[in-house]
Amino acid sequence: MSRLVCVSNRITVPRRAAAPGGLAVGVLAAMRDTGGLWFGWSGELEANPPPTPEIVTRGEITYATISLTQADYDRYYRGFCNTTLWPLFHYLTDRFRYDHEWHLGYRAVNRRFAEQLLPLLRPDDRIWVHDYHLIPLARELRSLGVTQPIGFFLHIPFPHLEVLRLLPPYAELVRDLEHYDLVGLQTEADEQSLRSSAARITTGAFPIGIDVDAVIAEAAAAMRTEPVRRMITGLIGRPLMIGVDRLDYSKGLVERFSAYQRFLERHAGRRGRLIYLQIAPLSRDDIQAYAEIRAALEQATGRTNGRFADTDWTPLRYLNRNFPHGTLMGFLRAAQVGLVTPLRDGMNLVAKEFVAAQDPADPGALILSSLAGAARELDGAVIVNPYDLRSVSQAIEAALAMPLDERQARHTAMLAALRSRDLRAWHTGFLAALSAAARR
Ligand code: ADQ
Repeated sequence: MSRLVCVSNRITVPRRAAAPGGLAVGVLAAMRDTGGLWFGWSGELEANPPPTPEIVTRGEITYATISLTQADYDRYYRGFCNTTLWPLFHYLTDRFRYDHEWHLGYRAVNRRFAEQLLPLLRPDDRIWVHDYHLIPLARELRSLGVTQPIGFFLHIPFPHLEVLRLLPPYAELVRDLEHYDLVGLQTEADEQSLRSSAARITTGAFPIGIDVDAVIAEAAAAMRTEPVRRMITGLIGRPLMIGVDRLDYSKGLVERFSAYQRFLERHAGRRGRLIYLQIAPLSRDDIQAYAEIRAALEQATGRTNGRFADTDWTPLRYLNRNFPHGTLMGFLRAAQVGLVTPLRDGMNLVAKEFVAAQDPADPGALILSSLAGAARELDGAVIVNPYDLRSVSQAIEAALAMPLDERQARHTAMLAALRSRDLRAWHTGFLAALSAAARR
């Protein structure tokens, strides 16, 4: 069978500190299945990056990493990727900024990715490019003579043309996508948005899923571990509501904290009884907008705890830490309520992990934003509009009060949905469609 070559901005070499994120989990699952080459940025900055990638092989997977300069990082990564494309594609247009220099940096880094990948390619490779950082990569590879099948998967939403048009070089970005044999999106809604800009591209919806049995096993095993037991002991029998998100404005944390404050105002009977644990590891914190949201969340935590805490109860526990994945799954299992309220999200794997982590005999209830891709599959969740603080506050009460038989029925339905579109279905489905598209 042909070799799989995955390309993503950052790559996760084993035993190096890995940033949490759904993309890495998905790529690794695909690579573990077939073996192959994973190419991307090491996360290192160097004044004079070496002209050839650093190669490490672990088992069936070969990792090839390149480094970037500080100027690349500022223009390509912080600038165009995360201050232009990220907010725009999440429809958060008030955070969108554009600078022509950033765009030049974006194109230059994509060109360099192509040049350094080229000597590593073999004639029978299939190339799978991931996410918004690398939209022009296929065009660059084609211009260097690459004829192998190249597919692209966008992990974040794709905006409708009327939003995309805010981007000065939007037409160029759409033309870049035409160089792929297949463009995969998380949902059919994203696929329709892309088709509003580009009718000629071969597209497909491939919702990313989780390895359901692995999460079930991880969550059950974690209940016997020290960190999860200590967390549960600290609840002293009180119900737990949990949120787990990268600290990113798209995750709706500021709005979520306001909704929780409203909930405590309106439901005096729940004060002293419910504990809300929010785990939010820092990400991209050298970008102004991320520093601002971090400060806003610290203030909101102080306000809520200052106003409502008692000598033996803190209503909101807010942690900026990373945890091993298994420990997180244990925390999710221990929770009665999962709160996942992004303002916009390509999919959101935490919502799916929350469902799989539950004890089927006494499952917790999931509150999920209608603006997350996951809401299109998980209709057994309590669906909310994250901007509507009143409805989120009401959903928290409804989740806490939900009878066991209703929680079980919703959990069973959602678990079946997870199984029908799991992580393996995602990568095998995409790769099969890529082969078919390339044959045409
Ligand atoms: P992300 O925005 O990173 O992913 P998400 O889908 O929720 O968001 O994935 C996060 C992953 O990281 C989950 O597996 C979660 O368990 C893990 N994680 C989160 N916090 C952690 C912590 N403190 N310690 C350890 N692990 C942690 C992007 C898109 C999403 C899309 C994914 C996959 O924004 O919409 O679902 O890619 O395509």
